[in-house]
Amino acid sequence: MKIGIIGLSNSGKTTVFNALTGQNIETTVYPTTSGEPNIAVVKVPDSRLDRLSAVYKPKKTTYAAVEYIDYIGLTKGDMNQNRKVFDLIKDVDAIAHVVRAFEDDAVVHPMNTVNPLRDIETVELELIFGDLEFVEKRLHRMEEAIKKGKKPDEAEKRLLLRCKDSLEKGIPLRYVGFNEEEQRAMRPLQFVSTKPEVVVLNIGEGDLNTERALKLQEDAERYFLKFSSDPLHPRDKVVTLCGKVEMEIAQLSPDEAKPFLDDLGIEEPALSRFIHACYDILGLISFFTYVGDEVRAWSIPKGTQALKAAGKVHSDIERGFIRAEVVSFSDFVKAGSMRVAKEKGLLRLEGKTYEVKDGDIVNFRFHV
Ligand SMILES: Nc1nc2c(ncn2[C@@H]2O[C@H](COP(=O)(O)OP(=O)(O)O)[C@@H](O)[C@H]2O)c(=O)[nH]1
Ligand SMILES: [Mg+2]
Repeated sequence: MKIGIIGLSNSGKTTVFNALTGQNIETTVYPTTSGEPNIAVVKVPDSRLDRLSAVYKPKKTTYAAVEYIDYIGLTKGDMNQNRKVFDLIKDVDAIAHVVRAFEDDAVVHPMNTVNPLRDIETVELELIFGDLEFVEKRLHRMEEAIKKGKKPDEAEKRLLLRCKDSLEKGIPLRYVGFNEEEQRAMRPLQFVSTKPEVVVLNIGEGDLNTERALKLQEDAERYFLKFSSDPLHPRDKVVTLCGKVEMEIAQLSPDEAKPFLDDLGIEEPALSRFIHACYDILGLISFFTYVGDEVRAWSIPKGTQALKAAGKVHSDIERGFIRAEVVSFSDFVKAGSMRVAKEKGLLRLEGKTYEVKDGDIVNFRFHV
């Protein structure tokens, strides 16, 4: 999974990048407009996998991985600058949109005042303008080709016009209910407002667990609610955190971090809270395998059937699929071991069309 971090300059993107990756990249009080992107791959924390690993004591424990990309800020009305960011993030799975909510006179705000809702709208509009420019260019090229006698791709034209209509109304494309075929057609096109988005409200140290932070979170949620048509498939999620504090915590080992988190009233560090939000908006779940002395977590879309999940592990397993032996994570914990789970009849035999559930521990039976 790949996640692009965007936002205005000095909103705290690099700080949040550090908080999510445990890196220590320099942050500055001046807006950064050049330089190389920061990229890091980190494991997706999962306490269930930790538990499995503690029970099986395998040689190897493999977490799901997520790649974070942090680059320069978006600037209101500067499409040349913004295009550089859009080009970099066009293939990410989701966007982390960092919004400055912390007050600090030493840190310049590119629009002079701290106003999170205005900044959210500014960035959303830049995404929309970027996509609109792209759609118009593409439609223009199509018209040119028609003039030269080429037959237009009517389906693509209809799709582009639909995108244009939504963008002109100020609605990011992630909220347009495209059908599966349309989604497939959209994938190679380089839209950015299609990406599911986690909005990170970067609050000040003093605002943790305050009414003010709570209200801000609600205001931000309400802002996106006006677009959202389908509550079952949310396309956005708002996460409130203090980047500066979380960055410091991310430098510590989990044992060292615990007292700080408790003291600050933070239940779960940013990196795991954030990744859960990403799984939610991407509709992803995890299942686990224990094969060849390796315990491993796999991410799949909700609703994936056993046969497809098997293919994720190995194409041979999909091809030679016989059945899946499945224990839910909670049953496994109740039983304490796979042997007891079996004895208690908690191990189920499932076929190809079984819908794998979040937390399932799966052993695929197959022959090649
Ligand atoms: N007080 C405070 N300062 C922060 C916070 N997050 C970021 N900053 C500061 O804001 C400045 C810009 O942060 P940076 O991550 O470089 O912003 P970027 O331009 O979006 O990458 C740095 O001086 C950070 O230390 C925060 O939560 N509280
Ligand atoms: Mg930065």
